[in-house]
Amino acid sequence: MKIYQTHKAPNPRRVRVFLAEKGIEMDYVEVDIAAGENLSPAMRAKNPTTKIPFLELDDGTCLGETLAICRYFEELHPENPLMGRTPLEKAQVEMWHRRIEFHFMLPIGMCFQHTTGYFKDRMTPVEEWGKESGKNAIAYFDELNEHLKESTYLVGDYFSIADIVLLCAIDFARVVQIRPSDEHSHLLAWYERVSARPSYSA
Ligand SMILES: N[C@@H](CCC(=O)N[C@@H](CS)C(=O)NCC(=O)O)C(=O)O
Repeated sequence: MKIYQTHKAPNPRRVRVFLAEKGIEMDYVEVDIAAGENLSPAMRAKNPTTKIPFLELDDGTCLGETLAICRYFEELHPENPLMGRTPLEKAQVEMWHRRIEFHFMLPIGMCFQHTTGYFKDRMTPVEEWGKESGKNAIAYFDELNEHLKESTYLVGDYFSIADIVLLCAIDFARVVQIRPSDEHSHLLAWYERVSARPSYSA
């Protein structure tokens, strides 16, 4: 099996960090999304949404969506669970994962796409929307900081896939000059903790 990815893009990194935490080795195929390689007919045949990452199994089955790929490996390798250990914890991980995706990662992605014009060959950037999205992402730092005042990780003292999505989104946010400020001391302390893990460099 192999994963099609672009090394510097944030969604494939979520999968790489997840697999590194689980100690799973993987083969990767590098796709140049800036050049539109993901849009080619050959790629579309494998992955109709054209978004990376996607997993190709040895029998040719292709699986897209970062979370679905992680779910597949969580089920195949349940040891060292990253998606929750109890019914409540599984629900809490999902709650935070969705919150981070909707309230932080997606706005960062919108800010990037609509203010930089990086994908202007395949979409129409709307700069005002990009700026507004960036403001919304920055505003969410306050909520995260408040939550992490009492919590080592997003779900208590349990490191999970929710921390991975936040870590990858915060690092990616630097491309649009968005980062937590000194007043977000609990968020910054959380960042120190998660970025010290060996999986950070995946
Ligand atoms: N919902 C998808 C989003 C994937 C996504 O947006 N990937 C970006 C790179 S991080 C991409 O493929 N961009 C290329 C394009 O839009 O043409 C997931 O979670 O995997």
